[in-house]
Amino acid sequence: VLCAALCAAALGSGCVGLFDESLYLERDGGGDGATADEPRLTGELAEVCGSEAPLLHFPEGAQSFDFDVDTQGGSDTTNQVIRCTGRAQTGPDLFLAIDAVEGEHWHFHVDVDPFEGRETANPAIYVLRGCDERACSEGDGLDVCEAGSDEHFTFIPRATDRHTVAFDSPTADGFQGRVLAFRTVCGDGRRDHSENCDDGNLDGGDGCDAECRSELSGARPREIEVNDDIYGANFLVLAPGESMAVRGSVDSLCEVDVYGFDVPEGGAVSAALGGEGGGACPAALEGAQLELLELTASGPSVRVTGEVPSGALCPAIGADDALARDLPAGTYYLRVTKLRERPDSVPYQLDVALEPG
Ligand SMILES: [Ca+2]
Ligand SMILES: [Ca+2]
Ligand SMILES: [Ca+2]
Ligand SMILES: [Ca+2]
Repeated sequence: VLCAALCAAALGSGCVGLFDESLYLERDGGGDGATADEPRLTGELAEVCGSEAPLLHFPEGAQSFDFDVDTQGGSDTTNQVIRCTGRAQTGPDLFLAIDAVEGEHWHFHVDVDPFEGRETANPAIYVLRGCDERACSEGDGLDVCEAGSDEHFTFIPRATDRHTVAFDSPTADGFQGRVLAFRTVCGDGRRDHSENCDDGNLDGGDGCDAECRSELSGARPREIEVNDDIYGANFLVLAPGESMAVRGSVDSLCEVDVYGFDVPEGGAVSAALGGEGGGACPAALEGAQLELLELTASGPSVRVTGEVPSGALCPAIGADDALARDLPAGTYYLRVTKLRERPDSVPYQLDVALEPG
């Protein structure tokens, strides 16, 4: 709503092109080089979750397919998904099915830019196993961005099964968008949408790790986009007792930067967001969020939400926070989010320190 008002009042067509497609590489959904078995939808998107939902058919080797979705004027059949998207989705919804294999990397991007009404378009995406919406848990859905922004959702199936994918919205208007659907393969040498890197192997320590995350090392590395969720994060090569100052920027409406790192048993993490070069937090970063996430059995989950110290503008997470210390060994993630409008790219420095157990 904020964007809609701002766009109308001040920016005019300035909200067009918020999604920079040049950040991503080619997709293969176009249909050239016709083969017998191409990715396709087996029918119209369904108005209810269930057997009527068409299958998004991905033959062996296919990695992407694009199609339009228009929920406007439809009915609301599924809305109790607060546990997976963060809010009720009371808008009209449409469904498709995927035959998902445990551990696969699926990604759905809803692009609202090319369509009329994009200023109010507020897509949400979630995945149901069976059609029990109340079973939707954290990691099964996403509605991070406000009206006028695309959504990017990565889903790693926890079981091999037919799953239903829903396109929904938190308001009654519905939306029109183009869905870019991907089933990517890390290590095939082809960097697809939602992969932060792909150097053709599954080795770590060579700049691109086994999960296609760029490895950042040194005292002051620079972020590598696209790093918008934990599956396409930048990975910080950080040993216990070390610290690192990551140089990044939040560049467009609803951009997210995610940094992963390994924590030893009993370790502690502290992190602070600040201005470029370690300076004071610039006013343009006011309202930015800093969170510590962990990957649980049901997907990514926020463990600590950074707080803004009194007299400061940017949030920090202290190693004295009970939930940021005595950590079980594993990979954790820091997420920097700035969801509200800003005129230009805003540079920041994220200071991260890892203490041994
Ligand atoms: Ca709904
Ligand atoms: Ca790949
Ligand atoms: Ca960034
Ligand atoms: Ca980013």
